[in-house]
Order: sequence, then structure tokens, then C-alpha cells
Amino acid sequence: MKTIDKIYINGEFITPKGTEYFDLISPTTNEKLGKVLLGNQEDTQKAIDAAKTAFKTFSKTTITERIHYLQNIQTSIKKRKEEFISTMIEEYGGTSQFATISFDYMLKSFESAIQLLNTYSFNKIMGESEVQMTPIGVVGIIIPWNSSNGFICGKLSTAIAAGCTAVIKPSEMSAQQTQLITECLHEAGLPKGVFNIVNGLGEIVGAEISRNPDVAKISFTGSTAVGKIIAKEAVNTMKRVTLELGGKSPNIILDDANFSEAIPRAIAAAYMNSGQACIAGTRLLVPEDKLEEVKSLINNSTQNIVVGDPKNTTTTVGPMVSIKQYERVQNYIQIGINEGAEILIGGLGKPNGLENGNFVKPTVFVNVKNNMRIAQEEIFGPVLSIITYQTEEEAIKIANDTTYGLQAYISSSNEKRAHNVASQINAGRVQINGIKHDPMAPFGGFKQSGIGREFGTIGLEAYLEPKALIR
Ligand code: TXE
Repeated sequence: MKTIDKIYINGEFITPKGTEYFDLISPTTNEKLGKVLLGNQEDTQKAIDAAKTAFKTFSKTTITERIHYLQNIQTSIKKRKEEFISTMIEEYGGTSQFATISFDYMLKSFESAIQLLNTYSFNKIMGESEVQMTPIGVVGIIIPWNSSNGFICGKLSTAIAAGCTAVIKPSEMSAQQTQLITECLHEAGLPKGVFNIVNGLGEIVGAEISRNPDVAKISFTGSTAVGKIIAKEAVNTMKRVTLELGGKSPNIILDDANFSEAIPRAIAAAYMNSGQACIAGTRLLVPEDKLEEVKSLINNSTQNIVVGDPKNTTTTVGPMVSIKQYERVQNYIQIGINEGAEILIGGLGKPNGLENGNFVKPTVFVNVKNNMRIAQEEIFGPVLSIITYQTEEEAIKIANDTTYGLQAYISSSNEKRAHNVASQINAGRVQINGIKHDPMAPFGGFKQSGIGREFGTIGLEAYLEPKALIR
């Protein structure tokens, strides 16, 4: 049983003033793994003060110095690969396959931040003026549990590249993963106060970050509901916000696609991270006259799904992170049944032999109409809805008929056609015949999937204020 009773402020591991503990529960067995001591408003203020002081000097560091820090972080993370992976598996039930992808994502974030620093010009000429791209200030980083360190690395690497300092509030459910990344960041030898990490509840630590006038920007990943609360609070002090929120990503299989490749890929897109991914392809749009073929391919490819202990390398779908999340998914499966959708595979309840953990049966619904709740709301579990269409235009209309717009998937054997369809989809990223993360391409959502973009030049500029010197 582990007790995590330190937060990290101004280059030191310190005991928070907060006195409440949060229990860390294994999603695989529901046994207690440990507990974490939560920081409070005073701890958060102290972290913000440290970041504010550090900003005075860190904002003036050279690109060479910042590259050096980013490289140091990479080195210290690489040394602890096995621990990162095993902690992700234990703490939130990520499969070993997904934990390895998440680990690579962490490193890629630093690599791409270094690459950006090697090419980006912080001084530009626009019109007749010089434009200086200046670091924005103290950044509040608020993140969820579903790839906790991946999100920390994605956001912090960019903040450091820009010359900003940060106060990070991870999910209280990810305390062991947070402890690991904090140790690596500490080892990297960054100046005191450049990053500060406060474990705590959203309504206390997250809310303080959102309202504090010394925080210039918030970078948030999480639910759309909390994103709206943060944005409302942030506007009072005119903080900049980057919000990476929910999704209900369409996966359009065009009639000319190679179905025997596209359907297994659709299952992988829907069930990535056991369905607990904002970019999961949860609405599968297929031509009506291909439905029977699709059903049979779904039946075949779901035979390969292994639900179980995420420690086993053969497991492809692990448990839901918490009992609450398990119940949420069950509730949505019930809603789907009540709405008249038909279960092709899976359904309510736990798979046999896995009663102790938060395991759900990977589920595929057919006869789904796009206006049903299971097709409109983010379930955040391994539940896929199949929706049929008759024409390409109808497929595009259904794909866009959602309040979200984070990611979309298209399969077609005709690249030009896929490209043409992609150009009509309202989503921040469109994956054509594949599933890939490009850390130099912008990531973020249209509509209620968020505000702003992360990664690449556009992501870096979200941490910079342009200042025009008019002479
Ligand atoms: O996310 P939250 P949670 C969805 C998913 C999931 C649901 C809840 O459907 O079931 O959200 O998950 C902090 N002010 N997604 O609870 O609530 C909170 O402490 C400031 C989708 O993990 O959005 C945590 O650190 N901060 C999503 C972070 O916000 C607050 C990823 C995210 O919490 C706050 C995760 C407040 N008032 C969940 N309240 C995606 N699409 O990627 C909470 N927080």
C-alpha cells in the first residue's frame, strides 16, 4: 500500500497543507492500492506564486537552454520506461499495449517540442513591423486520468518550449503516475518553480487555478462539462484557454473501402484504451447494402478481443477506470436497449470470471439512429454504434450531425475521394485509412470538442503572445 503525501512546489517535494486523503483503487480488482494526500487552495496559491517568480527568469532563457532542459527530461523519462508502463497498467487499468503507446507519446511530445524550437522563429516581420512572440506567463495545466502523463508531457513540453512556467493539476486518480513523472522532471534539473504539481480535487485545486489572476492561460483536457466551467471562470481574468474536450468520432467506411481491413481498424479505433479515449471512433457509418457483410466482419474481428487483466500482454480491453465509470457505461448500454438499438455483440453485465474488476463486455449496437443518445453522447467505454447510410452525402451529413468535432476516420480505396469527403467533415483531425498520432500536426476540436489546438506550430503559438513593435 502506497501513501503519496507530497506535492511538488518550487523545486521541492513538500507536504501539502490539505489534510484530506483520496483512496487509490485498483480498477482490475477493486482493492485499495494506496492513498494520496490532497492539496488545497493555499497549496495551489503557493504553487502559482512559485511559477510566477520563476517566470521572470525562465521567460528570458535562450532556445539552446530550453532545448537542453527538454532533452534532460527525455533522458530521465526513458530510464524509467518499465515503471511508467507498469504504473499505468496498475493504476488505471490501461492495457500493456496502450500503456506502451502512451509512453511513446510522452517521449514524442518532447521530441516535437525540440524540433519546433529548432525551426520556429520567435521574431517575425509582419507588414512593416517586428513581431515578437513572447511567452504568455504562468500556465495552469488541468488533466484527467485517461492518459495522465501523456497529457502532462504534451502540455508541459510546449509550455517549456515557449518559455512559460506551469502549475499542473493531475487527476487525483493518477497519483502514482504523477509521482513518477514528477521525479523525472525533478531529476532533469529545471530551475525552481518552472513546474509545480499539486494533487487535489477539481473543485478545489482546479477551481483555484481557473480563477487565480496570476495564471495567464489554462490548458485543459477533460469532459466538455468541466471545460465549460473552466472557460466561464477563466473569462473573469481574461485567461487564454486551450480546451481539449469530448468526442463522438464518426468512422465513415465508403463503399469502395477494403472492408476486411477497415472493420478491424474500426474496432481498434472504437476500443482504444478500452474505449476511454476522446478520439475513439464510436460511430461506425457503413453503406446500407453492406450491412450484412459488416456484421459478419465485426463478428470475426471481435473474436480476437481479449478482455481481462491489463497486465497480460494479450489483453486488448481492460477494466473501466472506476466503479463510477463502469456504471456509466452500463447505464448507456441500457439506454441503447431502451432506445431500440439491437445488440450485435456484448451487452449488459460483466464478462464471466471478471466479476471483481470494473470490466464491461465490449459492445456493438446495430439499428442505431444518429439521434439516439448512444450516438450523440460520449460514453467513454467500449461501446460502438453502427449507423447505415445510403449516399456519400448522407454519410457526411450524419458524421457532422453531432455537437462534437474532435476526430473522424475515413476508409476508402480512392485517396482523392477520401480527401474530398475529409474536406467536408467538421473535425480537428481526420484519419484516412489509418490511426496515427502526428505530434507536429495540430490537435483539437471543432464545436463543443474544444477551443484551440495543441502540438505543432499552432500548439506552440497558443503559449505565446504576439507583440508588434511599430516603428
Ligand atoms: O473528467 P473531468 P473525469 C469524460 C468521460 C468521463 C467524464 C468524467 O466521459 O466519464 O468525463 O471524467 C478537473 N474546475 N472525459 O472526472 O471531470 C478534474 O479534477 C477545475 C472525457 O476524469 O472532466 C480533473 O483533473 N478543474 C475526456 C480534470 O478536471 C476541475 C477525458 C478532468 O475532470 C473541475 C476524461 C472544476 N470545477 C474524461 N472539476 C476526454 N474527452 O478526453 C473537475 N476538474
